[in-house]
Amino acid sequence: QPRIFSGIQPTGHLTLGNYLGAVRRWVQEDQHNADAVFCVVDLHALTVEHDPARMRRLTRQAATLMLAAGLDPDRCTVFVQSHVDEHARLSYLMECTAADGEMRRMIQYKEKVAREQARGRSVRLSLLTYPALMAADILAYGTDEVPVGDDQAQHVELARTLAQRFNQRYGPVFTVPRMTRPQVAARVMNLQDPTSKMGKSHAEAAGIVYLLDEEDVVRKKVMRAVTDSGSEVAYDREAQPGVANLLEVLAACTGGGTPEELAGEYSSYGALKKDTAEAVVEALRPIRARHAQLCADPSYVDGVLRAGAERARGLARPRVNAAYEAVGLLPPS
Ligand code: AQP
Repeated sequence: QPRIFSGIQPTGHLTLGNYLGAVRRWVQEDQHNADAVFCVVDLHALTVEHDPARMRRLTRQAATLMLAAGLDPDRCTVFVQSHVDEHARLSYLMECTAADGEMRRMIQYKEKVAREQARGRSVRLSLLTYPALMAADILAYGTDEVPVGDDQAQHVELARTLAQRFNQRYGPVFTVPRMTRPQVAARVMNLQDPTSKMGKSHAEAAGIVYLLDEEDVVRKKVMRAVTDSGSEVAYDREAQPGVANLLEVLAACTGGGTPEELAGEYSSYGALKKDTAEAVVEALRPIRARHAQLCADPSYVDGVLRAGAERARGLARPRVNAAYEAVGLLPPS
Protein backbone atom coordinates (compact mmCIF):
# COMPACT_ATOMS: atom_id res chain seq x y z
CA GLN A 1 0.00 0.00 0.00
CA PRO A 2 1.27 3.50 -0.75
CA ARG A 3 1.98 5.79 2.18
CA ILE A 4 -0.05 9.00 2.13
CA PHE A 5 0.61 12.04 4.28
CA SER A 6 -1.39 15.23 4.55
CA GLY A 7 -2.11 17.86 7.14
CA ILE A 8 -4.13 20.85 8.14
CA GLN A 9 -3.13 23.98 10.02
CA PRO A 10 -5.02 25.14 13.11
CA THR A 11 -4.92 28.76 11.95
CA GLY A 12 -8.69 29.19 11.96
CA HIS A 13 -11.95 27.28 11.86
CA LEU A 14 -11.97 24.66 9.11
CA THR A 15 -13.71 25.76 5.93
CA LEU A 16 -15.63 24.22 3.10
CA GLY A 17 -12.41 24.66 1.08
CA ASN A 18 -10.45 22.51 3.51
CA TYR A 19 -13.19 19.88 3.37
CA LEU A 20 -13.77 19.71 -0.38
CA GLY A 21 -10.12 20.32 -1.27
CA ALA A 22 -8.60 17.90 1.22
CA VAL A 23 -10.41 16.22 4.10
CA ARG A 24 -13.22 14.65 2.09
CA ARG A 25 -10.81 12.73 -0.07
CA TRP A 26 -8.84 11.59 2.97
CA VAL A 27 -12.10 10.16 4.29
CA GLN A 28 -13.62 8.71 1.13
CA GLU A 29 -10.51 7.43 -0.62
CA ASP A 30 -7.15 7.73 1.04
CA GLN A 31 -7.84 5.96 4.32
CA HIS A 32 -9.24 3.00 2.38
CA ASN A 33 -6.58 2.74 -0.32
CA ALA A 34 -3.39 3.59 1.49
CA ASP A 35 -1.48 3.62 4.74
CA ALA A 36 -2.58 7.15 5.45
CA VAL A 37 -1.13 9.56 8.00
CA PHE A 38 -3.06 12.77 8.81
CA CYS A 39 -1.80 15.48 11.05
CA VAL A 40 -2.91 18.75 12.60
CA VAL A 41 0.19 20.77 11.78
CA ASP A 42 0.25 23.06 14.78
CA LEU A 43 3.94 24.01 14.41
CA HIS A 44 3.08 25.53 11.03
CA ALA A 45 0.43 27.67 12.68
CA LEU A 46 3.17 29.37 14.73
CA THR A 47 4.55 30.96 11.58
CA VAL A 48 2.04 33.83 11.81
CA GLU A 49 0.92 35.83 14.80
CA HIS A 50 -1.30 33.68 17.01
CA ASP A 51 -3.06 33.55 20.32
CA PRO A 52 -1.90 30.54 22.39
CA ALA A 53 -5.25 29.71 23.98
CA ARG A 54 -7.06 30.01 20.66
CA MET A 55 -4.53 27.82 18.93
CA ARG A 56 -4.94 25.10 21.54
CA ARG A 57 -8.71 25.20 20.99
CA LEU A 58 -8.37 25.20 17.21
CA THR A 59 -5.96 22.27 17.27
CA ARG A 60 -8.41 20.15 19.21
CA GLN A 61 -11.27 21.35 17.03
CA ALA A 62 -9.42 20.48 13.81
CA ALA A 63 -8.65 16.98 15.07
CA THR A 64 -12.25 16.53 16.21
CA LEU A 65 -13.57 17.71 12.85
CA MET A 66 -11.27 15.36 10.96
CA LEU A 67 -12.76 12.48 12.94
CA ALA A 68 -16.27 13.92 12.59
CA ALA A 69 -15.81 14.08 8.82
CA GLY A 70 -15.14 10.35 8.89
CA LEU A 71 -11.46 9.61 9.46
CA ASP A 72 -11.41 6.24 11.19
CA PRO A 73 -8.51 5.74 13.62
CA ASP A 74 -8.63 2.01 12.88
CA ARG A 75 -7.88 2.75 9.24
CA CYS A 76 -5.46 5.66 9.42
CA THR A 77 -3.14 7.56 11.75
CA VAL A 78 -4.39 10.87 13.15
CA PHE A 79 -2.18 12.99 15.39
CA VAL A 80 -0.86 16.43 16.29
CA GLN A 81 2.45 17.44 14.71
CA SER A 82 4.07 18.88 17.86
CA HIS A 83 3.52 15.55 19.65
CA VAL A 84 6.07 13.94 17.37
CA ASP A 85 9.55 15.48 17.74
CA GLU A 86 10.77 14.02 14.45
CA HIS A 87 9.08 16.82 12.47
CA ALA A 88 11.17 19.56 14.07
CA ARG A 89 14.32 17.41 14.02
CA LEU A 90 14.05 16.74 10.31
CA SER A 91 12.97 20.29 9.51
CA TYR A 92 16.42 21.51 10.50
CA LEU A 93 18.08 19.12 8.06
CA MET A 94 15.70 20.36 5.36
CA GLU A 95 16.77 23.94 6.11
CA CYS A 96 20.33 22.74 5.60
CA THR A 97 19.33 21.22 2.25
CA ALA A 98 17.27 24.10 0.83
CA ALA A 99 18.61 27.36 -0.55
CA ASP A 100 17.49 30.73 0.75
CA GLY A 101 16.28 31.79 -2.73
CA GLU A 102 14.06 28.71 -3.04
CA MET A 103 12.18 29.69 0.08
CA ARG A 104 11.77 33.33 -0.91
CA ARG A 105 10.21 32.35 -4.23
CA MET A 106 7.23 30.65 -2.61
CA ILE A 107 3.96 32.36 -3.54
CA GLN A 108 2.36 31.61 -0.19
CA TYR A 109 5.32 33.23 1.58
CA LYS A 110 4.95 36.38 -0.47
CA GLU A 111 1.19 36.47 0.11
CA LYS A 112 1.48 35.91 3.83
CA VAL A 113 4.26 38.49 4.18
CA ALA A 114 1.99 41.02 2.51
CA ARG A 115 -0.88 40.04 4.79
CA GLU A 116 1.19 40.25 7.98
CA GLN A 117 2.63 43.61 6.95
CA ALA A 118 -0.80 44.97 6.05
CA ARG A 119 -1.87 44.12 9.59
CA GLY A 120 1.17 45.94 10.96
CA ARG A 121 2.78 42.74 12.19
CA SER A 122 6.38 41.66 11.90
CA VAL A 123 7.16 38.65 9.73
CA ARG A 124 8.39 35.60 11.61
CA LEU A 125 11.50 33.91 10.27
CA SER A 126 9.62 30.60 10.44
CA LEU A 127 7.25 31.88 7.75
CA LEU A 128 10.19 31.80 5.37
CA THR A 129 11.30 28.32 6.44
CA TYR A 130 7.74 26.92 6.49
CA PRO A 131 8.34 24.76 3.37
CA ALA A 132 11.32 23.09 5.08
CA LEU A 133 9.06 21.96 7.91
CA MET A 134 6.45 20.85 5.40
CA ALA A 135 9.08 18.85 3.50
CA ALA A 136 10.07 17.25 6.80
CA ASP A 137 6.43 16.38 7.56
CA ILE A 138 6.14 14.59 4.25
CA LEU A 139 9.56 12.98 3.98
CA ALA A 140 9.74 11.67 7.56
CA TYR A 141 7.06 9.12 6.69
CA GLY A 142 8.50 7.81 3.44
CA THR A 143 5.44 9.32 1.80
CA ASP A 144 4.49 8.27 -1.73
CA GLU A 145 1.51 10.60 -2.21
CA VAL A 146 0.50 13.97 -0.82
CA PRO A 147 -3.16 14.80 -1.45
CA VAL A 148 -3.57 18.58 -1.20
CA GLY A 149 -5.44 21.47 -2.74
CA ASP A 150 -3.83 23.52 -5.51
CA ASP A 151 -2.48 26.16 -3.14
CA GLN A 152 0.03 23.67 -1.75
CA ALA A 153 1.44 22.50 -5.10
CA GLN A 154 4.54 24.66 -4.96
CA HIS A 155 5.43 23.43 -1.47
CA VAL A 156 5.06 19.79 -2.46
CA GLU A 157 7.22 20.43 -5.52
CA LEU A 158 9.91 21.85 -3.23
CA ALA A 159 9.66 18.81 -0.95
CA ARG A 160 10.35 16.65 -4.00
CA THR A 161 13.37 18.75 -4.93
CA LEU A 162 14.75 18.57 -1.39
CA ALA A 163 14.28 14.79 -1.23
CA GLN A 164 16.13 14.35 -4.50
CA ARG A 165 18.92 16.72 -3.49
CA PHE A 166 19.36 15.09 -0.10
CA ASN A 167 19.45 11.62 -1.62
CA GLN A 168 22.03 12.70 -4.19
CA ARG A 169 24.28 14.27 -1.59
CA TYR A 170 24.01 11.76 1.20
CA GLY A 171 22.51 8.54 -0.13
CA PRO A 172 19.00 7.19 -0.65
CA VAL A 173 17.20 8.05 2.58
CA PHE A 174 13.95 9.57 1.29
CA THR A 175 11.14 8.51 -1.00
CA VAL A 176 10.40 11.23 -3.56
CA PRO A 177 6.68 11.95 -3.07
CA ARG A 178 4.14 12.99 -5.67
CA MET A 179 1.24 15.36 -5.26
CA THR A 180 -2.33 14.36 -5.98
CA ARG A 181 -5.20 16.84 -6.25
CA PRO A 182 -8.99 16.49 -6.15
CA GLN A 183 -10.76 16.42 -9.52
CA VAL A 184 -13.23 19.12 -8.59
CA ALA A 185 -12.98 21.86 -5.97
CA ALA A 186 -9.19 21.80 -5.78
CA ARG A 187 -9.49 25.52 -5.14
CA VAL A 188 -12.71 26.71 -3.54
CA MET A 189 -12.92 30.47 -3.78
CA ASN A 190 -14.14 33.08 -1.34
CA LEU A 191 -17.88 33.64 -1.96
CA GLN A 192 -17.48 37.41 -1.63
CA ASP A 193 -14.29 37.57 -3.68
CA PRO A 194 -14.23 34.67 -6.11
CA THR A 195 -10.78 35.54 -7.38
CA SER A 196 -9.19 34.72 -4.02
CA LYS A 197 -9.12 31.40 -2.18
CA MET A 198 -11.51 30.58 0.64
CA GLY A 199 -8.92 30.59 3.43
CA LYS A 200 -9.60 29.82 7.05
CA SER A 201 -7.39 32.57 8.43
CA HIS A 202 -8.87 35.30 6.26
CA ALA A 203 -10.83 37.98 8.06
CA GLU A 204 -13.91 38.41 5.83
CA ALA A 205 -16.16 35.70 7.26
CA ALA A 206 -19.08 36.54 4.94
CA GLY A 207 -17.39 34.80 2.01
CA ILE A 208 -16.19 31.78 3.99
CA VAL A 209 -18.32 28.78 4.85
CA TYR A 210 -17.03 27.21 8.04
CA LEU A 211 -17.77 23.54 8.69
CA LEU A 212 -19.37 24.47 11.98
CA ASP A 213 -21.54 27.31 10.69
CA GLU A 214 -25.22 26.94 11.55
CA GLU A 215 -27.34 25.79 8.61
CA ASP A 216 -29.06 29.14 8.20
CA VAL A 217 -25.72 30.91 8.20
CA VAL A 218 -24.49 28.58 5.44
CA ARG A 219 -27.61 29.28 3.39
CA LYS A 220 -27.25 33.01 3.84
CA LYS A 221 -23.58 33.02 2.85
CA VAL A 222 -24.22 31.02 -0.32
CA MET A 223 -27.32 33.03 -1.28
CA ARG A 224 -25.31 36.25 -0.91
CA ALA A 225 -22.37 34.96 -2.94
CA VAL A 226 -21.05 37.47 -5.44
CA THR A 227 -21.95 36.40 -8.95
CA ASP A 228 -21.10 38.07 -12.19
CA SER A 229 -22.76 40.81 -14.15
CA GLY A 230 -24.08 38.53 -16.90
CA SER A 231 -27.18 36.46 -16.37
CA GLU A 232 -26.35 33.25 -18.18
CA VAL A 233 -25.14 30.29 -16.13
CA ALA A 234 -21.93 29.08 -17.76
CA TYR A 235 -18.81 27.40 -16.38
CA ASP A 236 -16.05 29.87 -17.15
CA ARG A 237 -13.48 30.46 -14.41
CA GLU A 238 -12.02 33.49 -16.14
CA ALA A 239 -15.14 35.35 -17.26
CA GLN A 240 -17.53 34.21 -14.51
CA PRO A 241 -15.46 33.23 -11.47
CA GLY A 242 -18.34 33.59 -8.99
CA VAL A 243 -20.68 31.32 -10.91
CA ALA A 244 -17.87 28.87 -11.70
CA ASN A 245 -17.09 28.61 -8.00
CA LEU A 246 -20.73 27.83 -7.15
CA LEU A 247 -20.87 25.20 -9.91
CA GLU A 248 -17.71 23.55 -8.59
CA VAL A 249 -19.02 23.51 -5.05
CA LEU A 250 -22.35 22.11 -6.23
CA ALA A 251 -20.61 19.45 -8.32
CA ALA A 252 -18.33 18.48 -5.45
CA CYS A 253 -21.14 18.30 -2.89
CA THR A 254 -23.64 16.37 -4.99
CA GLY A 255 -21.41 14.29 -7.25
CA GLY A 256 -24.22 14.83 -9.76
CA GLY A 257 -22.15 15.80 -12.78
CA THR A 258 -19.28 18.03 -13.79
CA PRO A 259 -19.52 21.81 -13.34
CA GLU A 260 -19.93 22.12 -17.12
CA GLU A 261 -22.82 19.67 -17.15
CA LEU A 262 -24.50 21.34 -14.19
CA ALA A 263 -24.23 24.76 -15.83
CA GLY A 264 -26.59 23.53 -18.55
CA GLU A 265 -29.25 22.72 -15.99
CA TYR A 266 -29.66 26.28 -14.73
CA SER A 267 -31.11 29.34 -16.33
CA SER A 268 -30.89 31.66 -13.33
CA TYR A 269 -28.32 32.51 -10.69
CA GLY A 270 -30.99 32.36 -8.00
CA ALA A 271 -31.81 28.69 -8.63
CA LEU A 272 -28.13 27.79 -8.79
CA LYS A 273 -27.49 29.49 -5.46
CA LYS A 274 -30.45 27.84 -3.82
CA ASP A 275 -29.42 24.34 -4.90
CA THR A 276 -25.80 24.98 -3.98
CA ALA A 277 -26.82 26.21 -0.53
CA GLU A 278 -28.89 23.07 0.08
CA ALA A 279 -26.14 20.81 -1.24
CA VAL A 280 -23.61 22.38 1.13
CA VAL A 281 -26.00 22.15 4.08
CA GLU A 282 -26.57 18.45 3.32
CA ALA A 283 -22.86 17.75 2.97
CA LEU A 284 -22.03 19.42 6.29
CA ARG A 285 -24.97 18.17 8.36
CA PRO A 286 -23.52 14.77 9.34
CA ILE A 287 -20.16 16.35 10.16
CA ARG A 288 -21.73 18.86 12.51
CA ALA A 289 -23.79 16.14 14.20
CA ARG A 290 -20.81 13.84 14.72
CA HIS A 291 -18.70 16.78 15.91
CA ALA A 292 -21.25 17.50 18.63
CA GLN A 293 -21.13 13.86 19.74
CA LEU A 294 -17.35 13.82 19.84
CA CYS A 295 -17.23 17.05 21.84
CA ALA A 296 -19.28 15.32 24.50
CA ASP A 297 -16.51 12.72 24.89
CA PRO A 298 -13.15 14.53 24.82
CA SER A 299 -11.31 11.53 26.26
CA TYR A 300 -12.03 9.63 23.04
CA VAL A 301 -10.31 12.31 20.95
CA ASP A 302 -7.40 12.43 23.43
CA GLY A 303 -7.01 8.67 23.13
CA VAL A 304 -7.01 8.78 19.32
CA LEU A 305 -4.37 11.51 19.29
CA ARG A 306 -2.20 9.69 21.84
CA ALA A 307 -2.25 6.43 19.91
CA GLY A 308 -1.79 8.30 16.62
CA ALA A 309 1.31 10.12 17.88
CA GLU A 310 2.80 6.89 19.13
CA ARG A 311 2.36 5.18 15.79
CA ALA A 312 3.62 8.25 13.92
CA ARG A 313 6.76 8.37 16.07
CA GLY A 314 7.43 4.72 15.31
CA LEU A 315 7.09 5.37 11.59
CA ALA A 316 9.18 8.53 11.46
CA ARG A 317 12.01 7.90 13.90
CA PRO A 318 14.07 5.32 11.97
CA ARG A 319 14.08 7.46 8.81
CA VAL A 320 14.92 10.67 10.63
CA ASN A 321 17.71 8.90 12.53
CA ALA A 322 19.02 7.58 9.21
CA ALA A 323 19.00 11.12 7.80
CA TYR A 324 20.93 12.43 10.83
CA GLU A 325 23.51 9.75 10.35
CA ALA A 326 23.70 10.25 6.59
CA VAL A 327 24.62 13.94 6.88
CA GLY A 328 27.48 13.07 9.22
CA LEU A 329 26.09 13.74 12.67
CA LEU A 330 27.59 11.38 15.22
CA PRO A 331 24.84 9.06 16.51
CA PRO A 332 24.48 9.05 20.31
CA SER A 333 26.08 5.94 21.79
N1 AQP B 1 -10.00 27.10 -0.65
C1 AQP B 1 -9.50 25.88 -0.73
N2 AQP B 1 -9.88 25.05 -1.73
C2 AQP B 1 -9.39 23.80 -1.81
N3 AQP B 1 -8.51 23.28 -0.93
C3 AQP B 1 -8.11 24.06 0.09
N4 AQP B 1 -7.27 23.85 1.11
C4 AQP B 1 -7.21 24.97 1.86
N5 AQP B 1 -7.99 25.93 1.34
C5 AQP B 1 -8.58 25.40 0.24
C6 AQP B 1 -6.57 22.61 1.36
O1 AQP B 1 -6.80 22.25 2.72
C7 AQP B 1 -5.67 21.58 3.23
C8 AQP B 1 -5.26 22.18 4.52
O2 AQP B 1 -4.87 23.50 4.34
P1 AQP B 1 -3.85 24.16 5.34
O3 AQP B 1 -4.38 24.05 6.69
O4 AQP B 1 -2.50 23.63 5.10
O5 AQP B 1 -3.79 25.64 5.04
P2 AQP B 1 -3.83 26.43 3.74
O6 AQP B 1 -3.57 25.64 2.53
O7 AQP B 1 -2.97 27.62 3.93
O8 AQP B 1 -5.35 26.75 3.78
P3 AQP B 1 -6.16 27.87 4.48
O9 AQP B 1 -7.42 27.27 4.97
O10 AQP B 1 -6.26 28.98 3.53
O11 AQP B 1 -5.36 28.34 5.72
P4 AQP B 1 -4.65 29.69 5.97
O12 AQP B 1 -5.71 30.74 5.80
O13 AQP B 1 -4.17 29.55 7.36
O14 AQP B 1 -3.55 29.85 4.98
C9 AQP B 1 -4.59 21.68 2.16
O15 AQP B 1 -4.55 20.46 1.44
C10 AQP B 1 -5.07 22.78 1.28
O16 AQP B 1 -4.62 22.63 -0.05
